[in-house]
Amino acid sequence: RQAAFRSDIGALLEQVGTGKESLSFMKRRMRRLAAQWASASRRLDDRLRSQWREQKRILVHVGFLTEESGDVFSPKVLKGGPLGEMVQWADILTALHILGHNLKISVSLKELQGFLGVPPGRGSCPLTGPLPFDLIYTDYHGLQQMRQHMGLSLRKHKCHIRVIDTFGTEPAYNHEDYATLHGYRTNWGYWNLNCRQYMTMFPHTPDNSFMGFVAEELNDTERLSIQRNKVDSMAVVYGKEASMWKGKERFLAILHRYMDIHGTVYYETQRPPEVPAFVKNHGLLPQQELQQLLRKAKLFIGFGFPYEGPAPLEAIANGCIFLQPKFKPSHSSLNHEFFRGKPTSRQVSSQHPYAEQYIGRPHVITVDFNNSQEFESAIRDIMRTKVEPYLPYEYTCEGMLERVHAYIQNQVGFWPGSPPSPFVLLPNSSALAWASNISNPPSWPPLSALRLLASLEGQSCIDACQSAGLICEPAFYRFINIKEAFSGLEVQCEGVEAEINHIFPAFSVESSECGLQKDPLLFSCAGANTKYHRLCPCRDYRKGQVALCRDCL
Ligand code: U2F
Repeated sequence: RQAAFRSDIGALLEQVGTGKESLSFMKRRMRRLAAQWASASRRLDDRLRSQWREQKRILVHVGFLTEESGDVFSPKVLKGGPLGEMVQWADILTALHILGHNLKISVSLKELQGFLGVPPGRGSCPLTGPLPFDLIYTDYHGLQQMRQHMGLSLRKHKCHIRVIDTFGTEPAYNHEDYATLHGYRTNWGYWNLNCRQYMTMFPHTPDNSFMGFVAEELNDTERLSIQRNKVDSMAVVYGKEASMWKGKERFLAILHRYMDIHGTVYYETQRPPEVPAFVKNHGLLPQQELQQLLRKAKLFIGFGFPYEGPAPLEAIANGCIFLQPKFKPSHSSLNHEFFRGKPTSRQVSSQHPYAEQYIGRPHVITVDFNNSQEFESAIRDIMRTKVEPYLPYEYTCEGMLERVHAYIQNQVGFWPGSPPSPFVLLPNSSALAWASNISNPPSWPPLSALRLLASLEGQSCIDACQSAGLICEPAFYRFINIKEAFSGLEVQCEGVEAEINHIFPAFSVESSECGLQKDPLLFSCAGANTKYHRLCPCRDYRKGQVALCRDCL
C-alpha cells in the first residue's frame, strides 16, 4: 500500500493516551507544532510526488516511560527533570504519522504484549509466526523488555528494530564478544545490532543513524517582530534544575555586570539558594512561554550541564546567541560520571558539540569559562553583535520528515554478513571510482557517493572524512574491505590478513602490515590507533542534512 502524507494530527493525539505527565507534555508539543508539521508535509509531498512510498506497519514502544522500567521521567516533567527525550519521542511519533504510516503506540508492557500477540498471562512466551510489524522503534529499556518477552524470536526479528539512543553506541561496544574481551562492556551496549539501527539525538558518530527532533520555525512576521523586540542586555540561563547553577556564582556575577539575567529554574515554594537574588527566575515555563522569553533575549548561556539538549537549538532559532563552556580536557566515558557506562568513546568538547561544530559563530560562542577575560569579552561581543534567527535544515519539520522518509524506504536488510562484492578499483586522480555499481542488496547510500581515503596515523575515520569535507559512511565498509583497496591507495603491503579489530581495515607504514576486517559487525567510523592509518569510506552530504548524500533521495 502507498503511504499518503497526512496533515492532521487528530488521530495521533487520540492514540497517544493519557494518565502520565510525560504524555501530556508530548501532546501539548504536538498541538503546538501541528501547523508547522502540516505545512512541511505539503512541501515534502510536492517534492516526492513521483516516488512510491510503501506504507509500513510500525510499532513505537517507548520503554523508558513504562512502569516496568521504573518511569523516573514522568514525575519530573513539571519539576525541572529531563524533557529532551520527550521532545524527541513526540517528534518521532509526529513524523511517522505525517509520513502516512500505520502506527501503534505502546508505553506499557501490557500494550507491548498485546501488539506482539503474546497471550495474556504467559509473560515470556516467545512470539511465534511472523512479526506483525515492519518496523519497531524503541529504546534500550524497550529492547530489554522485548528480549524478556519475545525470547528467542527477538534474534529472528532483530533487523526490524530501531533503537532511539540519545548519546549513541559505537560498534566496539555493540559487539558482545568483542566488548567483553577488550574492555568495552557497558550497562547498555552489546546487542549485536547493526550500529545504524541506533538512532541518535544529534549526529554524533556516523556509525549510528541520526534521528534528531525539530525546533520552532519562524515566519516573516515573527522574524520582524523578533528583530524589533530583542533586548541587547537580556540573558537567559540554560538550566531548569537548581543543581545546574551550583558553583556558578562567579560567572553569574561577571555576567550581571553587563546584563539582566533571567532563569527558568523549577522551585516549589522558595527561590533555590543556588539562584542569586539578582536573577529574575520565572520558574519552569511551559515550552511556549520559554520560546517567548527566548525571543526577547540576546544571550542564552550554558554552564556545562545539561549536555546536548534541545534548548540551545530553540534559543538560536529564536535569535539568541548561545554562549557555552569549552571543555578542556573533553568529557568522555573515561573521565566523567555522566558518560561513564555509556557505550561510546566520544570526546565531548563542549556542553553542546553540535552547536559548536555544526553551527558556530556568530550564533554559537564556545570559550574557556575559567579564563575570566575571555568570558567577559565574549559577553561584550555578544551585546554588540546582531544575529538572525537560525535553524539548520535538519532540525526543521521538513528536514526531519525528509530524513525519516529516506531511512524508512532505504534502510532495509540490515545484514551484517553479506560478502563483499568483487569490485575493481580504478585510480582516479584524488579519489577512486568504482568500475561496477552492482551490489546485492543494492547499496544505500548509492555507491556513486563513495570516496575512499586513508586516515592519518592515529586518526579516526570520523575525523579523516570530516577533514576532507565529507562524512564517514559505515554502509560502504563492505565495499572497501578488500585487498584491492590498499593497492588503489598505493599502499605497499607485505601481506594482507583479516583480523577482528574495530580499527580495521587499516595499515601500518612502519611494518608494511595491512589488515582487513574479519567481522562486518565491527566496521566502525569511530576508533583510532596511533600505529595505524585506517581505510575510510567517506561520502558527500547535503548542506544542512548531514544524514543524506546528494543522490540519497
Ligand atoms: C538534555 O535534556 P534536557 O531536558 O535537560 O534538555 P534541555 O535542552 O534543557 O530542554 C529540553 C526541553 O525543555 C524545554 C525546552 C526544551 O525543548 O523547550 N523547557 C521548557 O519547556 N521549560 C523550561 O522552562 C525550560 C526548558 C538532553 F536532551 C537529554 O537527552 C539528556 O539526558 C540531558 C542530560 O544531558 O540533557
